[in-house]
Amino acid sequence: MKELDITELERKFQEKIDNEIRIEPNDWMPDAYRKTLIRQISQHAHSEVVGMLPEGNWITRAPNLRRKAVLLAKVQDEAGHGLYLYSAVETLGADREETIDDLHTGKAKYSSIFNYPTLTWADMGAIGWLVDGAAIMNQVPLCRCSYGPYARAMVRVCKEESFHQRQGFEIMTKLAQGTPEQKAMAQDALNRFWWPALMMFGPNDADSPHTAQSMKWKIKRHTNDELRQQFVDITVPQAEMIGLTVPDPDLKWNAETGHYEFGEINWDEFWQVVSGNGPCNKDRVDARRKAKEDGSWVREAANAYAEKRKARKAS
Ligand code: FAQ
Repeated sequence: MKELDITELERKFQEKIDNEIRIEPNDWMPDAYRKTLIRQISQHAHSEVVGMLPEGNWITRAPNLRRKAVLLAKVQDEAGHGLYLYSAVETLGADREETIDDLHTGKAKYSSIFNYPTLTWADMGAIGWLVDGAAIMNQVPLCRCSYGPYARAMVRVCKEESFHQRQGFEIMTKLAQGTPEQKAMAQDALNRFWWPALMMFGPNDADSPHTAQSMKWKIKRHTNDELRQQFVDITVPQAEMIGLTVPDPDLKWNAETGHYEFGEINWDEFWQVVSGNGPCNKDRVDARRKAKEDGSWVREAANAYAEKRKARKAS
């Protein structure tokens, strides 16, 4: 295609985005837009699937039948989100198996938060409250993402994440109202998950290579720092309401701006975890690799069946 044609196509593409017209799989799109979406959506899918591991760790040890049923449903929801998102990636021409292999070889990222261990039952509360809470903050605007399949997938995902957030907050509330030991367990979980939850929103805007372009394309509707601030503003009063303390000595309400000011995130820790050196990175990727190997017989059987059907139809 001539260079002039591409410039014209790009102009029309951006015009559609500026006018809030969704981009659909068969529409023309710049290569870089497609690549950005494949990167973000596949990493999002990996996060949902890897995110099943820290909570899956507690299904057999949930304190009662109700808690076990709810946790099991939540973990199954995350699997469903992963499948939705892998399907959305396929609409961009990506190969699902290749994207999963990228996770297994360490080429593709997934959310830093899932590289932290879940040491006590209270961590199930902290994950639901803080991790799903942060996920909702980030994903509700993605329901208005310029790429149709991703935006539509996000609608259902967000509804389910809201239920997850509520169940996590309920666990924390009950523990905080419980015995001194239970309250201490809830506080300890908040202490360990608070800063990693803030890291979920990604690097500060000044250090985020993708934000400016993703905002122009309306893939992202808010910057990392804007969403992080919203999360802090909403979550701090929730902690206060249940009598827990946010582990940040620099946290203070600023009546003039109408926002909380908060301390500096440990960015060294963030980049260490993102680059594979967090407490559980190796375990998480090993577990996903093993799951793929253990499930290979299912894929082989499904393929053999599909081949047989094709042959029968052809004869
Ligand atoms: N962890 O320029 P930016 C969930 C990477 S789902 C790891 O700011 P971008 C559900 C980033 O990929 C949670 N890596 O990048 C659940 C990039 O590297 P790359 C996941 C991170 O894409 C709950 C580099 O740093 N949610 O929790 C992180 O514009 C409970 C530069 O960063 C989504 O994926 C991080 N925290 O903004 C499941 C939502 N932050 O790719 C189970 C969709 C940044 O160039 C239990 N994704 N990086 O190699 C997004 O909104 C965006 O991709 C951001 C990052 C905001 C995550």
